[in-house]
Amino acid sequence: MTVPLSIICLPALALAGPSGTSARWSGGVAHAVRPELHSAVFVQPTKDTSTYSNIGASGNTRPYVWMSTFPDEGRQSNLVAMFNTGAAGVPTGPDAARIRIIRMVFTACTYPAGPRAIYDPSPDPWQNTLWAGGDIIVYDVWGGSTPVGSEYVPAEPRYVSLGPAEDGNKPVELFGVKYNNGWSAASWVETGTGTPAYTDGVYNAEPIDFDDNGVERSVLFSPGESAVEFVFGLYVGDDGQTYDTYYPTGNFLPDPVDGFDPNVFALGKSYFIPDGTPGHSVGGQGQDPISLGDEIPPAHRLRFDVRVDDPAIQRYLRSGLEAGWISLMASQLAYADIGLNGSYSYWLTKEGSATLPPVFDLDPCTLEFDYLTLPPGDFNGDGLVDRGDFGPALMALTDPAGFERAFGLLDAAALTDMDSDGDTDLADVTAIARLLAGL
Ligand SMILES: [Ca+2]
Ligand SMILES: [Ca+2]
Ligand SMILES: [Ca+2]
Ligand SMILES: [Ca+2]
Repeated sequence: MTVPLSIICLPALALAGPSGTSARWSGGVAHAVRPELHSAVFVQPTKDTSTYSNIGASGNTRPYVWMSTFPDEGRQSNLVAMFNTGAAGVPTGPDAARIRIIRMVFTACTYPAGPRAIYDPSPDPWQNTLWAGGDIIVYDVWGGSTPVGSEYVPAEPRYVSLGPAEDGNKPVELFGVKYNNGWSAASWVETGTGTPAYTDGVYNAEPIDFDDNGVERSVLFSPGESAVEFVFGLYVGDDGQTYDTYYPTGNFLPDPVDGFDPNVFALGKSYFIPDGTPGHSVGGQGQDPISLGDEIPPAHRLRFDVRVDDPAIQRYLRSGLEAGWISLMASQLAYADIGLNGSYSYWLTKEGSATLPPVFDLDPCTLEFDYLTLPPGDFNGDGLVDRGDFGPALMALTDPAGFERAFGLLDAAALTDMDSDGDTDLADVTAIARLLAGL
């Protein structure tokens, strides 16, 4: 049997080094010498926006967005970052189905001014986000910002305290994005009159995770329904005047919906940044890491190491690459009341980054990732075609379900499609059989 070999040299990045060689399928078996590793680096999102429902489309062009929660509003305010990977030269369409992302880092930076949230690098159970007891400010009207009084509401019955060190601080969590009302990252109009955050009672971009079975799930209301009872009606303020507004009664609802602990893509961690790091310094200074319970300083960057070894997250990212866009949403359940009083942070957008004074050399959200493009015949996803692929190739052909369980990070349908024409037919099976015979 004659096996045409086609080995071409490509400018392989990072791991492969300048002498890296890689293989391309040309109808026969291509034995890659080194994995074909590539990197993509974004120093800003292609588009970024806020999901805060009350600001319409103006969130698209604000210099900062805020991440916050208020009883019963869920994750109503989040930072959405969209990266055009297709325009950056990362394969799209069927070529992206053969990609395995092996490392991904997202960063987000607080705005140099504004309120401050408290730092927490670890997850909190959803019950800790419920109302912990205290005064709730009542404003002149619903959505108003003039305080007219306050009502003490005790901790709601399901609230769980974690102790003084962990109460009152929340991690910054990273999620995937589901677009609604027909929008996508590609079609999103990033102008002050463009795509609004919220239309017809639905967020146009909604945070998602994947449950323990890998099924997509909205995490908008992962904190659960608040038991704190609010009503619209007449309220007598501290000044003795009556206001038609929205206020807590001091009672609790009988059967509020429980929340759940989401499977985050990553948690934001404070980290050391050396002085003089381009895009990451203020007046030439980098940053020192902060600790649990510290206020997140202005112009402070958090790093998110995305869990690319989770099969569902890998699948989400791969399908993003197929469409040419990766979208991520950062969310912090930091408390803000309806007048936006509370301890939450402003987070830098690309518009904010572009308009800061020169002393602030601050990139907005960044994204970088390394990925392998798997050559046809690579069935264990290490970027090579060698004897290690014999078992996996046999399994992909004879036991696809077993293959999916054993190699959850890989797309079995894409790998068995040896000629990349969108199907697995006799020609592909023949090619795999020939491969097996040659290994
Ligand atoms: Ca923007
Ligand atoms: Ca905490
Ligand atoms: Ca392999
Ligand atoms: Ca095929």
